[in-house]
Amino acid sequence: MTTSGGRPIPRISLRDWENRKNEIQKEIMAAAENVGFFIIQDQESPSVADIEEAFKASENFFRLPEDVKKQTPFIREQNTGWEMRAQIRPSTNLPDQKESIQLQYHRRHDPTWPRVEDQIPGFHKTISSFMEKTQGVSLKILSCLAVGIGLKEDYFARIHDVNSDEAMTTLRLLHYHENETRSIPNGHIRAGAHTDYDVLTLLFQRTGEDGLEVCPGRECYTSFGTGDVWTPVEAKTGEIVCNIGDMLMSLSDDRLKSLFHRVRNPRFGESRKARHSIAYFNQPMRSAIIQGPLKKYPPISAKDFILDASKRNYAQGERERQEAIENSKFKYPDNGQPGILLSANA
Ligand SMILES: O=C(O)CCC(=O)C(=O)O
Ligand SMILES: [Fe+2]
Repeated sequence: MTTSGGRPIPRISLRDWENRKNEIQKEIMAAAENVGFFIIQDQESPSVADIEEAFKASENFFRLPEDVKKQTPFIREQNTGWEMRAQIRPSTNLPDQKESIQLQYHRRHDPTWPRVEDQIPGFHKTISSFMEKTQGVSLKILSCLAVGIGLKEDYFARIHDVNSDEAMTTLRLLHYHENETRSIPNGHIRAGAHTDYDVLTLLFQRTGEDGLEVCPGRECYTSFGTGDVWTPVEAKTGEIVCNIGDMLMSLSDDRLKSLFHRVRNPRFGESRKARHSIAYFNQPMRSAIIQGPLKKYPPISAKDFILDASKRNYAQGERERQEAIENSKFKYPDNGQPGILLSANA
């Protein structure tokens, strides 16, 4: 257990999984129930080397010229593709200061994956193999949570078939730009406070690239309301930060909490270099029915759950956002691209 600035974020070792499964199950369940965020260590796979390789591929992707990255644009309906300073959270009403690309395993041979083999040899292989490994460890953690909330051990494995055309699980490579030469416009933040609306997120960070913070204070999955106590989640290469998403909060009849989190800007005197992170959002297949054993909420398909969540979570519709950008006189200082400055209530 580490107390890095207030609230303890439990650390759980997966060492000797086969023999210690029951013990690990209890630790994971206690962390999920009492905190909502926990850190997994000592997993066999993905190894530290696998994680470092995935980060290298990610850095190489984000280094590509914008017109190459634009060839794989963000498609909201599919939750795939590249976007830059485009995601607006209701907590800020301003675009997050980051770029990201979202990829789904079952679409790995379609145009939603960038064709960059010439520029980044091995990109496709590195990322798809990283997804397979992250899927493997996700299912171990999810089996512990399933047992803990009274579902069958393989419940999540059955509804998270990443090879199915119905799959929604998504890997997100993220890049928060350096702030040594590029300042963050007033009121903006690297990633505004939000909850994830999947079942379980696995997040990979790199030592020295801190900024992730978590905040308690959610009673039911439909409520907003962030408190003002933010706990840093220190970045360490090799570890996996896990957080409960809204779907698991609902599936557990609000027993497990999906917590608000954000990525804050570097403070005076801190490193202003870029931050890279990799998130793996475990989301059930579209037709899976989301309802907890106590039936606190009516049954809903995973597809509709996500649609509802995205309505709640996006400050504006896509059209309104585009109009706001087009009508704005604000231009980002580093590339002269238009952006929006609405209010600064972060
Ligand atoms: O980059 C991070 O550390 C957080 C990313 C995140 O929370 C998200 O994409 O949902
Ligand atoms: Fe998140």
